[in-house]
Amino acid sequence: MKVLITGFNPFGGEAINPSFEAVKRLDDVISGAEIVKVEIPTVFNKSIIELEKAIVKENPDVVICVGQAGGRFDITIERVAINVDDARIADNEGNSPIDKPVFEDGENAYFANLPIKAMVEEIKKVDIPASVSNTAGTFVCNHLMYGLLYLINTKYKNIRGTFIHVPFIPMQVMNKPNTPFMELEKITEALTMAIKAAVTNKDDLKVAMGKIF
Ligand code: PCA
Repeated sequence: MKVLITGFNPFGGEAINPSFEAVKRLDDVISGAEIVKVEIPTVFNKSIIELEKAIVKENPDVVICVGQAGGRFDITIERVAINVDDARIADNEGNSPIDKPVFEDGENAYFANLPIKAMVEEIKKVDIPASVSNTAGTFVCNHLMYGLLYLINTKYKNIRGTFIHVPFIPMQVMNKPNTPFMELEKITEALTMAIKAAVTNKDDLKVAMGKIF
C-alpha cells in the first residue's frame, strides 16, 4: 500500500504553512503503508498539475491532500469539493479567479471516497479535536481537492482520496489575538492517525457527524 500525502507552500503573507510542515515530519511508513510526501504550490491549476505528476510517478493507492485553514480550531476531514473557484485573495502567482469552474466538464461536486468518519474517530482517540467538514472553501484547497476527486472519477479509479484542513500553529498566531492554533506535533500526530484509519478501514463508520451549520 502506498499513500501520497501533500502539503501546500506558504500563502497569504504567512512565513510557513503548517500543512507541509506536518506532512514532512510524518514517518516514512505508517501502518505498513509507504508514505510519499510532496509539497504543492498554492496556485490555481498548477497545484492540480503538480498533484497529477506525483500520482503518475508514484502510482499511490491513497491520496490525502492537506492545507491550512487559519481560524479553524480542529483538524477537519473534508467530505466534498465543489466545481467553483472564487478567490478572496490572490494565489501565490497573482491569480484570483471569480466564479470559474475548476473543470468545465466536471460534476458540480465530488465526494471524498476515503472513510472520513473513521479518520475523525481515530484522531479523536488520541485526544486531538477533529470533525467532518462539509466545505473546503472556494480557494486553492477546494480547487486541489476537486482536482484530485475529478482525476479519481475520470482517470485513476482505483485511488481513494480526500483533503484534510489543519489549524494555524502557535508561531502564526503571535499577533492574531483570539485565533485558534494547534501544536505542530499534534497536527503531525493527527495526520498519522488519519492515515492509519485510511489504510486500515475499507468501509466508513455509520455514525452521525453532521453539523447543523
Ligand atoms: N490553504 C488554502 C490554500 C493553501 C492552504 O494551505 C485553502 O484553504 O484554500
